[in-house]
Amino acid sequence: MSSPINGEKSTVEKRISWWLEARFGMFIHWGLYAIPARGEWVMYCERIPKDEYALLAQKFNPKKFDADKWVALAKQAGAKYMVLTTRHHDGFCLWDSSVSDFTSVKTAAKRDFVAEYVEACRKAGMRIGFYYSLLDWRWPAYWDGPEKNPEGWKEFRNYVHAQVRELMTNYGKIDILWYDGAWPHSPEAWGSEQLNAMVRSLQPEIIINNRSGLPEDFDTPEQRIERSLRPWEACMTIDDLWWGYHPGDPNLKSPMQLVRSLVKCVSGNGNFLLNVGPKADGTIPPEQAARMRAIGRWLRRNGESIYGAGAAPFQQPHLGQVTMKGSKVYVHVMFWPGREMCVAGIKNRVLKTYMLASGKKLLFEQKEDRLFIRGLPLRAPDPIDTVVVLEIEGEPEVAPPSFWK
Ligand code: JFZ
Repeated sequence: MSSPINGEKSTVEKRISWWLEARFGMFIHWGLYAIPARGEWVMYCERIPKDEYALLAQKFNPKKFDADKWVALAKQAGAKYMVLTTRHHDGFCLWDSSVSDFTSVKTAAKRDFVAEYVEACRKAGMRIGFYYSLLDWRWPAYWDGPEKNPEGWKEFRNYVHAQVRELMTNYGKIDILWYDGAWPHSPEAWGSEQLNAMVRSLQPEIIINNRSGLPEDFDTPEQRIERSLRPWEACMTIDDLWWGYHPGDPNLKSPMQLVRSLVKCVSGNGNFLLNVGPKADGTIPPEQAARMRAIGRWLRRNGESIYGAGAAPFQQPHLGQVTMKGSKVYVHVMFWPGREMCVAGIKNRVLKTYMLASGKKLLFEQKEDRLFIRGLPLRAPDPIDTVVVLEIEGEPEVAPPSFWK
């Protein structure tokens, strides 16, 4: 990514460097769908007629909504950025859009939730992301497409471009634009080139994901951890399937699963965007908040191995994951071996080993490409992930295996 001439950081690298450092964000899916509380696709899945669904807006008046509390939870979780659904596929806008009457300002709530969210983030020094769905199920032209309904499509596309312009103009500096919902139409049909050129002219430092149909700045594997050579971020629900509030989806991932997903992302040079789905009253379900706080407790002890860290060449599948930052190799031990641990394949001289959380120095012996760490407790100090630090000399070098010789 650096320019070939003098190693200077490229424009892309400059604008995405904070995000690569951040590693962990909180996703928020919130809107009218929180009222029926059967997930954000309820309008589509239950084929709720547009006018019947629109009645929900007259009931959406979340007196308990408090953006400062959302941001405080993200901070407690150790998230460094947030991404809020400004408009999902159902078309309901959480801001004061001039090209739609279906907004939280023009209906019961009479509030610009995007404005409140942005203010709360800014107050807390939290980086600000907007999710925006290109598709809007309420528009017949979306279903017809540009070929079948060129005039209707043109009007629909102008509506979409106008809304993105509003979001990029009316709320100050925005850090992330997280598009969604381009399918099944092409970036040419959406006018994504022009749209993103406009976005970047209004927000020169913004980073844009790959879901306008163009690659832009980062990839977005969904519900799976799939590394790529480009910057990437895995987004995941905290429960089995639904992004919007759905108490009928009770299978929330455990703190262990969630921390280990974050670690696995970082061990592949990726970010992790974990979703919460607030209730219709604006509060985040306590069981979801508890998991976010559990991640934060782990990060307060071990964040050095995550923030600004990335992949290491020394994979240790028998122990867990490995991340690296400068001359420090972080072995994330998820399969605790007992009182002695063997870390294999490091050619570098190891200068020091210690427990990250406690700082406790560890005894070690290096025998060619095998590093033995001894005097460990019988049980894992942190069953979620105990991080052992190896400080190495020089650039990391993998020792090719030779155990069969
Ligand atoms: C989309 C949305 O439909 C969903 O509600 C949520 O907002 C998620 C973050 O993004 O989900 C997708 C998007 C793309 C695919 C599948 C689900 N896909 O390409 O298979």
